[in-house]
Parts: sequence; structure tokens; C-alpha cells
Amino acid sequence: MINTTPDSFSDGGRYDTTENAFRHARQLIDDGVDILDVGGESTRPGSRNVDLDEERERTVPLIKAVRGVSDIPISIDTNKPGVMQQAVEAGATLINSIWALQLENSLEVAAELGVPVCLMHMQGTPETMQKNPSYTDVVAEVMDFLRQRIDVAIKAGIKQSNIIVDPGFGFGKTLQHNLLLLKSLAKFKTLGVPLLVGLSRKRMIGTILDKPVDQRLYGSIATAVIAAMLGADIIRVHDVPQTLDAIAMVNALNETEFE
Ligand code: 9MG
Repeated sequence: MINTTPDSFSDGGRYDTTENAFRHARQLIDDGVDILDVGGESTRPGSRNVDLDEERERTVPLIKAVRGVSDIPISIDTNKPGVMQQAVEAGATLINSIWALQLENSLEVAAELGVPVCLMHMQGTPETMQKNPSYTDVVAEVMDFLRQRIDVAIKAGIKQSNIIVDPGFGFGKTLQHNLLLLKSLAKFKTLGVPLLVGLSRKRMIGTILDKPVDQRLYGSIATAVIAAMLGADIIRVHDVPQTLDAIAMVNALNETEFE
């Protein structure tokens, strides 16, 4: 994934110019990434909105540049209908919505654009979500929310085959909530659509290992392996070659049958 915001928590804002972000995109493509996620607004806890023009400037030229050299699927991580529209016109092929298309007009625009959408669960907003996350039954509540958003999306005209869901690790969740969700990941397969997870370099890994963001590679790989073994279809990562090796081991195991 590429976050072009100067305050991106996981990349330290290293890809805040189109040129730097493009160089990074090429590296990720060479590394074997399947989908490139491009975002122009930070989603880290406590982050604030950026305005439409700024977000568009951070993402659309990059998508155009990548499209000029590759036909790799590109996901646009945005909640603004205006950015969705221009990103898809520039060549994005998937909309990643941490708001599960709940913000004004985003559902209608996504349906109109006809591309796949990722609907993510979040409690609160990025600005407030880590203040006091609270659930009675985190797994049931996150699953209910995603089930409802799938229904709403289908009613708005988005095909079921174009819907992906994501429990939203770290988005309004304590460490315990994140661990319960990860342990229960296989249950999310009953929603009947592909499952995306993003755990890479997140705070839950830092808390368990007591490590800063730049020392979370092994923890991130471990979570990717756990998620893949429990049925995740798409895994959002920063460290592509390392994670691909780990997932190749999971795939080999899954493909092995007793004779
Ligand atoms: C943008 N972004 C940051 N973390 C994410 C996650 O876990 N899932 C999705 N869909 N998007 C994310």
C-alpha cells in the first residue's frame, strides 16, 4: 500500500511527493504485490480530514503515473465521492472505504462507478476511535455491522460479487478486541464475500512485542500467516516480498491433501 500523506504512521511520510510514491509503487510491483492501495488521507488514530483538492492531488496523479506503466489493480483508499470518481477515471479499480460507504453520497457514487468496494468496520472516527472503544460482543457486533452494510450496498446497486469486507483491525478496537477478532476470523467467511484484513505494522503488534513501528516486520508476518490460515483472501501489507514468502508456505499447506 502507499500512503501519500506526510503523517502516515507506518511509512513515516516517506511517500509524500508523487515522485517518491511512484518510485515506491514500482518497487512494490516488482516485489510481486497483487493490488496497490493508494491513499491520500491518514487514517491513524487522532488524524484529521484533509480537503478534497489536497487528497485528489496526492492520489490521482500517482494513479495516472502507475497506470502509465502497469495494469496492476489499484485500490483507492478514500471516503470522498469526488476522489472516488476521479481516481477510478484515472485507473483505480477498487474503492477501499474505511467508512463502509456511510459518508454522504459515497454509496451512490460507488454503485454508479461499478467497481469492487471494500467495506470496513470502524467504531467512531479516526480522530476519536481509540479514546474508549467499547463492545458487548466485538465479534458479533462487527459481523452484524458488515452484514448490514453488505445489504445496504446491494440495495444501492452494488453487485454482491463486487463486495469485500474487512473487520477493521485497530479502528476503534482495544488490543483485546483485535485479538478476539483475529481469533474469530474464520467466522467472517460466513458473510459470503471475500475477506480483507490489515494488520501490518499496527499498534496491536507494537503493544504485544513492545516494539516501535519500524521493528514490527516479524510480528506483521506472523499476523499475516494467522490471517491467511483462518481464511483471509486479501492481506494489506507493507513488506511485500517477506509476506509473500510466508503466504506461499500457507498456500502450500492448504493445497496439500491426504492421499
Ligand atoms: C487505509 N487502511 C489502513 N488500515 C486499513 C485496514 O486495516 N483495512 C482497510 N481496508 N484499509 C485500511
